Formats: sequence, C-alpha cells, structure tokens
Amino acid sequence: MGFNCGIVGLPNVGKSTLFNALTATATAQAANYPFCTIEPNVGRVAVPDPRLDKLVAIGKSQREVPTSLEFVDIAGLVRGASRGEGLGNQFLANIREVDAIIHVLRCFEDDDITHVEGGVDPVRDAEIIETELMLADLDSLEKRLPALEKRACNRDAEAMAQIEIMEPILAALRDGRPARTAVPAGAEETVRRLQLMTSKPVLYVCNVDEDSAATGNAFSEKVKAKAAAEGAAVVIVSAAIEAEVSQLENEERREFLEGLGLNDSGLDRVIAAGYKLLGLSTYFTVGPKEARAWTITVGTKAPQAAAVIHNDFERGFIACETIAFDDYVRYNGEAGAKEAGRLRVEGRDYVVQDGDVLLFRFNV
Ligand SMILES: Nc1nc2c(ncn2[C@@H]2O[C@H](COP(=O)(O)OP(=O)(O)OP(=O)(O)O)[C@@H](O)[C@H]2O)c(=O)[nH]1
Ligand SMILES: [Mg+2]
Repeated sequence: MGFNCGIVGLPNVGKSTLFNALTATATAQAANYPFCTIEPNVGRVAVPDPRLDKLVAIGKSQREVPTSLEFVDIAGLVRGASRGEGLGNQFLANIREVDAIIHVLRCFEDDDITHVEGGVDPVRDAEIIETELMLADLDSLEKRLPALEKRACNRDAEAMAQIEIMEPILAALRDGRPARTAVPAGAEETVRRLQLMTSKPVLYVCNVDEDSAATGNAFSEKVKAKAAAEGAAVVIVSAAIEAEVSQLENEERREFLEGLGLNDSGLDRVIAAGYKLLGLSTYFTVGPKEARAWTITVGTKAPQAAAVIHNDFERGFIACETIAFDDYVRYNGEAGAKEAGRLRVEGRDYVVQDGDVLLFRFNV
C-alpha cells in the first residue's frame, strides 16, 4: 500500500542516519556534509508487532509475516527553501508526495558536526522548516486561486466549493499557522489532493546525544512543550545508537538496549508512531503456513480490508469470520474461541477493528 512517511529537517540533523538505521541498509549515505542526500531514498520497514509473535505460536504457523511501512529520506531544507535556496524546490516536491512528515530535530551537541544555523536550538529549527513549508503552501494556493475565481464568476459549482475550502486555509497560512489547523470539517479528502505540506500530520523526532537516549535532555524538553501546544507527538531517539542497534541480532540487541537503560529500540517507537500518525490499523490472518499482519486505514470495512490481500476477496466477498485478538489468545486459537462463542461471522458493513484475526469467505 502507498502509505509513507517523509523524513524532513535541516541539513546534518541526522535524517539519513535515522533512515539508514530504519532500513538497516547503507543506501542513504550518512556523512558530515550538508546535502549528501540528493535523491530521495525510499525504504520499506517491517512494523514490529508483539501480537504477531503470540499468534504465530498459538496458530503453530510456519512463519511470521509482518506488515510494512515506507519511509522516504529527504535531503535537508534550509532557510529560503521556498524561494529556491539550496535546491529547495526540488526537495519540497519530495515532501509534497509523502503522506505524513517525520520532522527530525537536532538535539545533540557536537562541535565536529556543522550546524547550518550555527548552534543547537531545535525549536528555532522546527520553526524555520515550518515557515518554509507554509510559504510554499501559500504560494501554491495563491497560484491556483485566479483560475478558480474566474470559474467561480461563471457560477462553476466545483470551483466555488473549492474556494470555500481554500479560504480559511489561506487565512491561516497568511497568519503564520499551518494548513492543518484550518481544514474545514469534511473537507479532508479535498485538502489532501491539494498536496499542502503543512496539512500533513507531523511527528517530531528529537535526535539526542547517546547519554540522553533514555531520558531526553533540555533540548528535547523544549520540543515536547512545542509539540504539546500543537497536539503533535514526539519520539526521542539517539540516531547514533539506533545505527548501532540496527546492526545487532535479537538477543544482542536486547542486551545492548538494557545496558543503556532502554526498554525498546527508538526505531520501533518511530515506526509505531509513524503508523499511528498515518491513521493505520492492523488485522491478522493465521494459518498453518503463516501468521500475517495486514495494514488498513482506521475505519475500513471488511470487503475493502479483504482487498488488501487480494482483489478477488473483495469482489467475491461473502463474510468474514472474526475473532478479536484478546479472545484468540485467551481461548488459545480459533477452535477454542469458536467453542467459547467468540467467533463472529461479520458481513460487508463490518468495520474491521485493530487486532482482529480474520478469515474471509468469498466466491468468485
Ligand atoms: N554525535 C552525533 N552525531 C550524529 C548523530 N546523528 C547523526 N550524526 C552525525 O551527523 C552527521 C550528519 O548526519 P546525516 O544523518 O547525514 O544528516 P542528514 O540530516 O541526513 O543531513 P542532509 O542529508 O545533509 O540534510 C553525520 O556525520 C552523522 O554521523 C547523533 O545522534 N550524534
Ligand atoms: Mg541526509
């Protein structure tokens, strides 16, 4: 599925280091050199889900297939990007295409790593990027407006509706507020098609020094305060540690993390937060061959959820046998859940719930 998170921020804040760790590949070069990432790098990452480990054990499946999420490593933006500074236009185009934004903020001091703004100040950095994105959004809306207004003069209903949606967004942008704060209720889909960068959901990732990975530091506290005011989520990671963790196998990894006082890898937290940011939810299928996780958007009905596996499942949808994850575990699998009356047969209006274990009945 086409859901992805773009990794955005100033140059040299650790975006590629994080991306590399996420994808555990060396495709995106990490180097102390602004603009070392020129082409956007795309990577698919397995979504860690402890529930799947339980299902594979109970269902005695041969293998476990997690679902995945796509990340795009985008080159650093600088002040003036909306006016074309530092290859700005090209990078902004990369951001327009993603579904959600992971905004990496430098919260570590290191005199050897150049900071394009001179010193560490993540809130200022966040504002610089946000301002550039707002200016670019404003510019793109203002460019669309004259043609729409012309059509509206001729009583073109579609153009009139479009303008009505755009007006509060334009007002917000002119006022220095991101588009996401002014989306009229019910207009989400129309706004999504406008590809405004500041209408996309955003997650702040604070890249802290190694010693602050477990606790955060004074810089990340400031980001937290900003995020809280906006209702945005924050994840604290040390990209440098994550780069090391990504090279380790399971047992080694656990020991390494424990030694640092961490319960889980920051990457897992970034992936989980990205998944949530995109409004995604997971259902499972369990059989002797595999236990597998599938991604849908929250609110998806059973036939469309089935289409994620195969279009025929949607086309010939009859019903889906449904067991909630907790019931599947409590009654030790399908047979037990059925006996306990916890297997439901749901129809085409059923809204699939996160964690549902499903078996589709279909006929084509
Ligand atoms: N000390 C320290 N250095 C880091 C950390 N994260 C990244 N770096 C270093 O900072 C430099 C830049 O990191 P990159 O990941 O390439 O930065 P970027 O944000 O992708 O930069 P551009 O692609 O140029 O925009 C590299 O030398 C990294 O090793 C960190 O957590 N601590
Ligand atoms: Mg980079």
